[in-house]
Amino acid sequence: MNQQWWHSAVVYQVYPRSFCDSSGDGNGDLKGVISKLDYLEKLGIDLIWLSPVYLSPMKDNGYDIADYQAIDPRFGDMNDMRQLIHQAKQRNIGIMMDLVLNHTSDQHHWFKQAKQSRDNPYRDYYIWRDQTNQIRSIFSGPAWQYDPVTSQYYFHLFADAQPDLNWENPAVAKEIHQMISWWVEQGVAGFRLDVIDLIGKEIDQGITENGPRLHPLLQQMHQACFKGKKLVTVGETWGATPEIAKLYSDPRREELSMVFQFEHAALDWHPEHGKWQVQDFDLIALKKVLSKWQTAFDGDGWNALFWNNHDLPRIVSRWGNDGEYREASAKLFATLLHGMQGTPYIYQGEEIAMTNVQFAELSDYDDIEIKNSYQEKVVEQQSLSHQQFMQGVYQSARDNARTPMQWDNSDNAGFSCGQPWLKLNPNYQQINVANALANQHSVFYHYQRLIALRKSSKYSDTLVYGSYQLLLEEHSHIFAYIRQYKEQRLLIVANVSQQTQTLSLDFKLAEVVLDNLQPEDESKVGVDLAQLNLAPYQAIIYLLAD
Ligand code: TEU
Repeated sequence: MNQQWWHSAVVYQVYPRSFCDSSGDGNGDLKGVISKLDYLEKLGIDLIWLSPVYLSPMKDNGYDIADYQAIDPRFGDMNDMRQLIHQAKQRNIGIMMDLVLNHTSDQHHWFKQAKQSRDNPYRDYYIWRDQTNQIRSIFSGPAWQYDPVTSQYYFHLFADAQPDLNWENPAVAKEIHQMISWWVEQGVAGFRLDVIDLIGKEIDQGITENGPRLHPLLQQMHQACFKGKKLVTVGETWGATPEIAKLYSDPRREELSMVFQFEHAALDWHPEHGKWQVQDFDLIALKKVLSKWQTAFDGDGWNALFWNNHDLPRIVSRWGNDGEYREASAKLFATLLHGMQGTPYIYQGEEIAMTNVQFAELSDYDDIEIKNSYQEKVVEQQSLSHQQFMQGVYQSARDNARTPMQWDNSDNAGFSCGQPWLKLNPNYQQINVANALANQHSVFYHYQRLIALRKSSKYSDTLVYGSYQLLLEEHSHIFAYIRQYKEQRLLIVANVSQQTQTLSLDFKLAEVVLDNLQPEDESKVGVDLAQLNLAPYQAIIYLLAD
């Protein structure tokens, strides 16, 4: 495999509105991010994926862009952006911008123009039809919005304030390429491409995802913007299978560095109600999915590894235990993920095991997806009761990930001295960065150790490039696998349950590399693998003897 710098990189996602507010207006901002760079450097990450900070009416928290080359005043200005790129670079941290290319805001000047008349030069930047078809918006309701001024419908796969761009029009591709190249000139290190699998659509055929024009469009983009540059790119692709993921990330095809696949992330969703009614956690199913992805590429592609992002509930609440075993289970999921092959992504707050939140009222929530789904499922279709829906919100809603970052136990968790745009999780008194930094055994330091192991230790090659083999496939509580590179073998074994598990493995042990329940200085104590007792949520990385 051709080695790339981003193979060994670790990425940290910042959701800027909720990260750190320097101005006191209740919204996080770029100066706030700059003020936390030392913290991120201490954690050891290489890249920051910055969720959108562009000019936006914030109908979908910046995923509705009104100007790709301007910073929203809530976040600061272009000077702050340059400062962030510069200050991060001084700490060897690169900035990945979030490119939302499937749609813009309806406040983008292209759309404002396009709406004016059917023969406006920008009309074909968007998708207009006299008749609608059956395609539905991902945010509920039909994907078509009638515009009375020109008596046609425009197409939107997300909110009606997010009209889809028409990628059939070469002028759109040209404008977007120029914009991306401009960001490259600003010194960014790469890009995350929002719902990129939706841009090759053929609407009249009812095809929205993985359309026939998708890969040619990405190859053009690569030629125009990425080729020959030291950049990393990751596509968000909800509909990817391993076969499809290879099309994007096989280096010979020159498209993207890697993609986020979501098979594991949607594993417990209900067939009809999706995320609003989740099913029981099934470790065997999770192991199958992740192992399939671990062994799918063999050099013809690369995995992006994640449990969390700004659209998903917190992993410690979802599949871990956010009560008695919060720290242990957070460290366990960290160990499992950082032990795998691929580029790990950490979502803000994950490194201190922030949890889901339960607000009493629907009006305490902000997310457009929650509001639209409530309208559809509870009010219109009445397929879920209010209580059932709230239960779904507590388990899966996106706002679980979006409550402000918990820095300390002062007012508003040190996030803002103003009124935060979204309420805090009241548990910030206990769960916060200041507490985590003061405790050598905190989840933070576990992440720091995992990152250090991957980046600069005698195990780095094995963690980054080693092959993957699942053990105990049918065990419903143990997740165990081997990573091997040349002669070196690491065993990662985790007890994903609240009971002690005893197992017998036929390996000779050389060393304990990292144990989530043992203080670092005692971690070299030998253990007999013939009779291995794992405490609740214990996760250990062993070096095996030859
Ligand atoms: O997410 C894509 C997306 O499809 C999600 O909305 C997902 O379907 C949902 O969370 C699952 O219930 C991306 C961004 O990450 C998200 O924040 C944006 O809202 C969306 O695109 C539109 O840009």
